Amino acid sequence: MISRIDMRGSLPEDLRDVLPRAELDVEAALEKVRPICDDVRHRGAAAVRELTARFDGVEIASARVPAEALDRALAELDPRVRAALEESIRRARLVHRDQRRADVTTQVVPGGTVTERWVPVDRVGLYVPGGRAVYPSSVVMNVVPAQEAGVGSLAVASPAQKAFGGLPHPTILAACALLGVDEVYSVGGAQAVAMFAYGTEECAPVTMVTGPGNIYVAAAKRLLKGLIGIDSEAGPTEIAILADETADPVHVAADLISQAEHDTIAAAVLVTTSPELADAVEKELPSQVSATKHSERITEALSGKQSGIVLVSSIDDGLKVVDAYAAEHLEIHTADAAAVAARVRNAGAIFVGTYAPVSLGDYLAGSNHVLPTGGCACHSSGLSVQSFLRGIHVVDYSREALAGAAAHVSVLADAEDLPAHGAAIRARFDWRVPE
Ligand code: HSO
Ligand code: ZN
Repeated sequence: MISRIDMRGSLPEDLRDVLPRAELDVEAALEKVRPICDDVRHRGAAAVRELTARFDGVEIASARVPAEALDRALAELDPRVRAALEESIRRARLVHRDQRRADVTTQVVPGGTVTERWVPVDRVGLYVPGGRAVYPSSVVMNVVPAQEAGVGSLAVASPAQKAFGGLPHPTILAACALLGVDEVYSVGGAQAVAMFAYGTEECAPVTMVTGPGNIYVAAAKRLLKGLIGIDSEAGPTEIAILADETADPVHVAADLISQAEHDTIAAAVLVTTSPELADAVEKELPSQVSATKHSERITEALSGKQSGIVLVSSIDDGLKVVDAYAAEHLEIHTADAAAVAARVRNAGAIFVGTYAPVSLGDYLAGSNHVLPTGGCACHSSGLSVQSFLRGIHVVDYSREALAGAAAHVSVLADAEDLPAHGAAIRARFDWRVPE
């Protein structure tokens, strides 16, 4: 069901080339998405409605979800789901509130300061997938950091569902209501990103779009980036597990399966020093997979070329492998897992030891589950309060402080053949560089 790569002995030169990984051709989707975005740009709400009819098979009179539909969804929400969502929101708020940064003022010279002032973006559009993936938890993971960052205006878009009369899934609506978000649109795919970016008669344009989505959502984000800010393009989910002989194969198999459950192209990779553990996990997988609801999808994900078991000869080598892979989620199942985790450099989120599985992070750890995929964890972070803030440098110098910098500025400006730069300073001192 799952392939094996033996890297005992020496590690290959370029690890990234040999590790299992899904290929997502966002470039190819760009051509499909461009006319959709243009249509929304030129025809606004009418285009959004027509595209919804074409792609989601449902006629909507308006994309804006009425307030009564949000109230109704919350009133009809299963009380157990409500309690779980409330606890998820509470824990996420605790973590994200602590991420808020204070403005920092640095005195560079007497009378000369630079302050970094953190200012939230004005208006954010949050995309929440629908269809097979109905993720009210993603509403929490997008909305909480934006709110904690102080974003004043928040709108959510999620695909119109035929089964719910053209509204998004009721649990999505209920999650919005619980979080106090009252601006919700039943729009999905590239047209949702375009609606947010260009604005329509129904939806004011936003400054930033965040949230996971399918390849068309990713392509639209790539196309409209610049006009709007984006978080990341979010590809299929990945789990990597670094384990030694102390790991429990039942837990390891269950966690690989848990993320394979998302998608036939989800990736599950076990990196281990123990051939015995590899054997035991391989033995464990079929029985756990056949006992679970989405066994077909999971089997396809686990047997795909993006999943596999990698054998290494030491934890040091294992760390090199997981760093090269830069997984969205990395679990550490080793003796002294915390010490091993502390040595990891590339991962979207790290889960330490047996009692911190990825599914905890997906819903209730307090951490964010919108994380960099496809190896992007080597340069990017998951969604956080920081994602919604801009650090503005505020430069404040007195006459004396500027005088002290004038000569150096003039010299550097001349060295760059930009003499008017130096002149702009000298103009303040009767055109003489102060001594
Ligand atoms: N593991 C997904 C998030 C998620 N899981 C939502 C369940 N619901 C990507 O981090
Ligand atoms: Zn998940």
